Amino acid sequence: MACSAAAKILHNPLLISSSRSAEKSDSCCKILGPSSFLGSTSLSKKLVSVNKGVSRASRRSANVVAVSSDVVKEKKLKSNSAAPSLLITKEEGLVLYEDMILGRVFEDMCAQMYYRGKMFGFVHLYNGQEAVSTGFIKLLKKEDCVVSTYRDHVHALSKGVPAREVMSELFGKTTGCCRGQGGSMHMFSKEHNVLGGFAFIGEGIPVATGAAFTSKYKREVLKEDCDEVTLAFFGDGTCNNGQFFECLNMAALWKLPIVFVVENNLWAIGMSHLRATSDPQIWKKGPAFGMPGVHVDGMDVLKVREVANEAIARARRGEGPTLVECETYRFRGHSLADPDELRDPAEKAHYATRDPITALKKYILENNLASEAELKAIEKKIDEVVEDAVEFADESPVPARSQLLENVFADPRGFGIGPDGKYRCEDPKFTEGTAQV
Ligand SMILES: Cc1ncc(C[n+]2csc(CCOP(=O)(O)OP(=O)(O)O)c2C)c(N)n1
Ligand SMILES: [Mg+2]
Repeated sequence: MACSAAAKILHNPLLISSSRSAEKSDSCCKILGPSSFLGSTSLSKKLVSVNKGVSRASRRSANVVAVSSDVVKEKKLKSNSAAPSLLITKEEGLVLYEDMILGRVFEDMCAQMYYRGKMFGFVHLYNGQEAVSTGFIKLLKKEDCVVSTYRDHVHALSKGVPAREVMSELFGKTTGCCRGQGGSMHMFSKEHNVLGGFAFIGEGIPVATGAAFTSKYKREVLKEDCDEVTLAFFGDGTCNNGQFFECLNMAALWKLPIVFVVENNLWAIGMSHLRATSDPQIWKKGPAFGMPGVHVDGMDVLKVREVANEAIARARRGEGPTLVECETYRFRGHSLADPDELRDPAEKAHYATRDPITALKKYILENNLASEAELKAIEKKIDEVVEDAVEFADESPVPARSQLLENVFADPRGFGIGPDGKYRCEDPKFTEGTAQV
């Protein structure tokens, strides 16, 4: 029967298509119902009409499936009702909690420092979206790569870049992870394989695809022992850009070890996802290119983690890319310069009740994984880490003016020839920043 594989997937929602089972089966995709979208009622209504015509199209391909993880937690807990097996150990729970608290406290401190004039340019905060960064990045090895957007501080922190280095970068100081040259939107750390925040939307996706290609090349051509995975994070608004489609195609074609992580916070600055996108279900674009597409509640770190675990493992096994759409919400304006007057207060209030940190705390306490006191101790520790980061950044030196010219051209002669007919880079005043140009 054509739908037998789909039925299996419904019972086993994390069974993302493996090529082996797919070859054998005449599977059809599981199409998410409107209830799969959790927050926006207008989105739910639109999806009812979208879904009416979708079942035939869903049989597009035999070797791709789209799955929902909404029932993961319930399923696991019911699996042994006498002694329900938990989704995480105590140690794992505390790691997740600490990382999410770090992200939140760090960003709140950024807001304070920005309004005190310690940071320059635009600063985009991540409050509300922590379950995505933590749920994915805490599963990575150090050698794995992360590519981010301009909303990148928390991705860098989750990947292990010290808070001191991120804060100093935001202050434009030499001790920052880019020696103060990048600022808020350009977190980069070679040591931690954070390959950059990118200010132009979609710009990071080809970089991530290239990193994944490198891993595959090392493994298959150079025969190196390499199973590294790259995570590409980007927003819903970015999914309407060409680079997204080009890279999905290449990644699927070459079976690259990459996970495309869409942080669908329903807004692109002041543009609603529903107004801008012909089909708001972004995960469906995965199967269109021949890779699994997954929708997950991005306000629930445990669900995100389950989906991330499978998608990362699939990439590591050499089975190719996955597109994961995490439905999430940002609790602040687009940037710290945005008065955030466009979004409906009722929508904001709805998502405030779904705070991912509160949800994890509840899970930990209800399942006796840790006590209130243990969680409080983590919060205290993180307050100290963030305070220390601010002091460190504040006391660090600003870069010399000559640093402005570094890392701009690979060959310094790229600065051209001055009025005296000599290369500008040969004029000492040029590197001191005092030359007339
Ligand atoms: C190529 C390009 N076009 C336009 C912009 C202006 N811009 C900055 S943020 C943004 C919205 C992006 O929204 P989304 O991808 O949903 O990410 P979010 O801010 O919600 O995290 C746009 C259009 C840009 N930075 N780069
Ligand atoms: Mg968005």
